[in-house]
Amino acid sequence: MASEFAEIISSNNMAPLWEVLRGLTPREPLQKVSPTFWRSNTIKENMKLACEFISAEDAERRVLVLENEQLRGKSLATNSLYAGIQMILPGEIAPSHRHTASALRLILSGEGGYTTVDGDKVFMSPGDFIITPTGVFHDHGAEGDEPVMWLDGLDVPVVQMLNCGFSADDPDHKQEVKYPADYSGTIFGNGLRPISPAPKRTYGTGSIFHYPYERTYKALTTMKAAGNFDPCDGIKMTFIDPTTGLSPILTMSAFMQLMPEGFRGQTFQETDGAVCCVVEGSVSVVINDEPFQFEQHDVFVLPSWSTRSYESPEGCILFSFSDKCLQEHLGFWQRRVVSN
Ligand code: 1HN
Repeated sequence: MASEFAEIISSNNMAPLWEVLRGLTPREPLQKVSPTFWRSNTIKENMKLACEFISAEDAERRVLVLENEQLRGKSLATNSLYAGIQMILPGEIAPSHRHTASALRLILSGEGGYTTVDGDKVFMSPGDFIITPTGVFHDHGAEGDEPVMWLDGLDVPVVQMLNCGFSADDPDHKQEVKYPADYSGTIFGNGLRPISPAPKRTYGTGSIFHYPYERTYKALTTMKAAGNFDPCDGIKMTFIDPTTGLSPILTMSAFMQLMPEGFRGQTFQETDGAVCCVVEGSVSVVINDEPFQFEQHDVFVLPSWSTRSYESPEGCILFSFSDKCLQEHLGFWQRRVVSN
């Protein structure tokens, strides 16, 4: 009888909710991804192979996708975040294109790299945070004599879930630069906002898209000098669009965090999973009771709602990105301190 019932409803494209209800609404977030990590040396060695294998132009983007062990073959670092490592060799160009997914970047190494976003060109240095908002043309290149490598984060999984994505190649392989040097940073990054004439920019939330490390570092170390630390995070700052106070990409938040020498943080949980990268120093992280040690330019995943605690004898600057702002906007985000 029961199987007859199951077959009948199944043949009509229906299913009994009571068999899947708890799976649809778990008591708390499930540990669906693992704290997968990629060592800096492994990244560099594999990127060297990729550089021998393909040019940036042939690849369109020479990127090694960082796949979570639990989500292989899906181009996913977590359920909601794409992550990858990109490299451009001197003289190469990653041709101009646009897509619905937004991108953020943390520059890891190399001087002379540039990105042009909607006709606005900026040069990138290690530690810089850069964004490409939704739907605007962007191309990259390396005009110095060093390879340039960075960490990419995209909201591809969100765009895929909503199935709302478009993409196009730019007939101009390399965009013409339409603005004076550091246009957006100067217009929007100095506590001012143009009124008349209204800025022509139409993209994303639309103001600055380059956050030089020098300034981020100074903000963190100035807070450190004031001597106030969060018991879990040390000092953690988030990148904002100064015209809105919100994350410059509304699907992804990005953070730069400083742990002072000798920091021992409390154990806590947050509902946003994150991709983290050590910018300077080193950090020990206990994730779901498992200890890890990370050095400069190691990349690791912090699964959503995993218990985590940081310890840093020598001090650390840690970059991370997550879907926190999206969760906050939807009223979902939660944090819980587990222990002292
Ligand atoms: C992309 O356009 C870039 O522009 C990097 O540098 C990574 C991953 C998936 C889809 C598009 C880039 C990307 C990407």
